[in-house]
Amino acid sequence: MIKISNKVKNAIKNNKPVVALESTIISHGMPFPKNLEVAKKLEQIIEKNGVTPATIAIINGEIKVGLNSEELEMLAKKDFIKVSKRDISKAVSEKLNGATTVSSTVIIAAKTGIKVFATGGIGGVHRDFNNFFDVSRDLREIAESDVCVVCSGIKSILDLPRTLEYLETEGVEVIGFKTKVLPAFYSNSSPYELNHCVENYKQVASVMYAKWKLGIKGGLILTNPIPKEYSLDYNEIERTIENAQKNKVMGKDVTPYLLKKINDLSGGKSLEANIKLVYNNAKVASKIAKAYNETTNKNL
Ligand code: PSU
Ligand code: MN
Repeated sequence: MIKISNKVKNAIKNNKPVVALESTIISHGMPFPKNLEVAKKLEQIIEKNGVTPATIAIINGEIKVGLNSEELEMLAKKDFIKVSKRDISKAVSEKLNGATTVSSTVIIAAKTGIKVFATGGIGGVHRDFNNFFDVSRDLREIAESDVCVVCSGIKSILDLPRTLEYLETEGVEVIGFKTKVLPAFYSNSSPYELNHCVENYKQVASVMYAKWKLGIKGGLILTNPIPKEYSLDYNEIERTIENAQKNKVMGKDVTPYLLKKINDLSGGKSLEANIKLVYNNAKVASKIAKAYNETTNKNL
């Protein structure tokens, strides 16, 4: 049921590195036409680094790994439903267009054999957890899929310390890329210390290799801070987030609603930061995919 594009199929067959990309960030996380520009640029960055990009989405009920330019355009322009793990079978059986979140993208990437995935920020434990019990499926799915998720941390609209606790319970390692503290999505640091920090791509590849060679199932998270020159002030964006939280939205609409509200309140600054950090994550993910490829080939 999974349709892999020829480019991605060839790369996998020839043991060449591939980086997966999600589609919710394009369809629900950014407005048109900026989202189309970002979708294309992300693929270009990965290609420029000698790696094959695989944007994942559901088109007319078909799960696609690797989109052509027409499909990318559709994703950016048309109304796609937000598909987390829960919604995959509905989208397929009802032949819907669906944008995959982190949770559904890692499932599909893992099934396809793609080991590295780049996104902006992952979902997590929501700040009003006590009232709504809202925990993103992203966390459990990363815990269960053998994929390295390259992101700029947990989206800062969430409860960062509780999300870290949850990930520890699930056995998901959260690694800082050249940082000892958890990056806070729009800003390059937060008050929360990380357990493990690495300085280069090879180290990440060796953690991935050790984990999976030992048969320890599940994914890991590499947190790559937004570049300093684009980083927003932690306290300032924190105040904006607190203002944006005053709403009555529930369920899967919460995240798109908050991202948009924060963008309005920040006068467009948060969207710009979001774009810059995701470009940087695509670059770092490409280098990790290459390093992992070299590590596994050497140890064959
Ligand atoms: N990061 C972004 N923009 C987004 C998202 C993440 O920069 O739009 C999306 C991802 O697809 C993530 C989802 O998996 O938000 C989490 O949604 P929820 O909180 O409903 O699980
Ligand atoms: Mn939720």
